Amino acid sequence: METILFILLTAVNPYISRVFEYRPAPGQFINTLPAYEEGDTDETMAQKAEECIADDNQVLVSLGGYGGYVLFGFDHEVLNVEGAYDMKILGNAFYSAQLKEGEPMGGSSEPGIVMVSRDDNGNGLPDDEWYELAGSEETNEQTLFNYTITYYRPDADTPEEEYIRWTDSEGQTGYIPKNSYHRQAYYPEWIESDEMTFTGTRLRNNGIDTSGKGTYYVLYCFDWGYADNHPNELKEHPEQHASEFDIDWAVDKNRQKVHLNGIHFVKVYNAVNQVCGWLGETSTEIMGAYDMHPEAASGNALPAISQSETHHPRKVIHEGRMYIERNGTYYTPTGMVAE
Ligand SMILES: [Ca+2]
Ligand SMILES: [Ca+2]
Ligand SMILES: [Ca+2]
Repeated sequence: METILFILLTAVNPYISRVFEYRPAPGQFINTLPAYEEGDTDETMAQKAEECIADDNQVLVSLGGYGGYVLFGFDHEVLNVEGAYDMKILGNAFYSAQLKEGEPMGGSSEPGIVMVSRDDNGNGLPDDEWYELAGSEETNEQTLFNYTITYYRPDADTPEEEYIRWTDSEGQTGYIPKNSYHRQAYYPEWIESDEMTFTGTRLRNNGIDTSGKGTYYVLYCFDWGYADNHPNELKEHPEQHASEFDIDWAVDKNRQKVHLNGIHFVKVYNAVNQVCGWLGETSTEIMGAYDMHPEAASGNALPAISQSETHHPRKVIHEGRMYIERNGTYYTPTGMVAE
């Protein structure tokens, strides 16, 4: 009996276990990724987002325009292992096949800012202090901090080219146009308010019309520290860890570095306010995340994960028991190598 209890207490799920909030900004994939149905609420849409990105489900969730976010959590504390990346976030970024040798990396890069929080009051809810993981653009002069945007719900006679109007803290006004590919409502249908406001760090625009005539856009990658910014797997570039995150990058509200021993909650929001012609607005997508060293959280010593390891740890159920498979080796939840 003691053994059974011990296993139950120490088993951790390396993947997202819960989505607490899904609050996208308006966009061309909103109300479809995931699909809105009449009667849906904040709670049911968060549940739908959870079904997409929890465990190893890997279904895309769109965050819409700048500021739109998803807030998720793990069933354990993702520990900040010294000298190691701690968490991987999966998106759908890819490199353009037309890039030439030596060119900056780019293709479809729709960077999202990652924030983290620890359940300091122990109530299992994300109501504690938040910290941003500061990426490569922290010192870029074009990065805006405390940027605020408000989107307005369109009405039936709003012209499609001025479909979703926004105003921002820079004194600018613009629009997310409705395009011919996506004909559904772009404003989240379950939101009752006619305005949605988001505040955060805004990165410079990264999309360039390389054709010069609006037919081909390259969205260039930032170096590191953002979700949906580089591909999930980089087989030709094993030295790249661009979709992996180190809790050591955390900064507080005053952009001062803080040391966190671990985190329970993560918020990812779209970091750019950009429309690229026929491609439409740039919007971060997320399809999952995982703790890169779940064995550390169970207090057991597995072999250290090398920083070049890009293999996806996965949960396997065999004859009613859970194992974590990593690089072909199966571990029990208590960290023992299984036969
Ligand atoms: Ca770390
Ligand atoms: Ca809490
Ligand atoms: Ca994307």
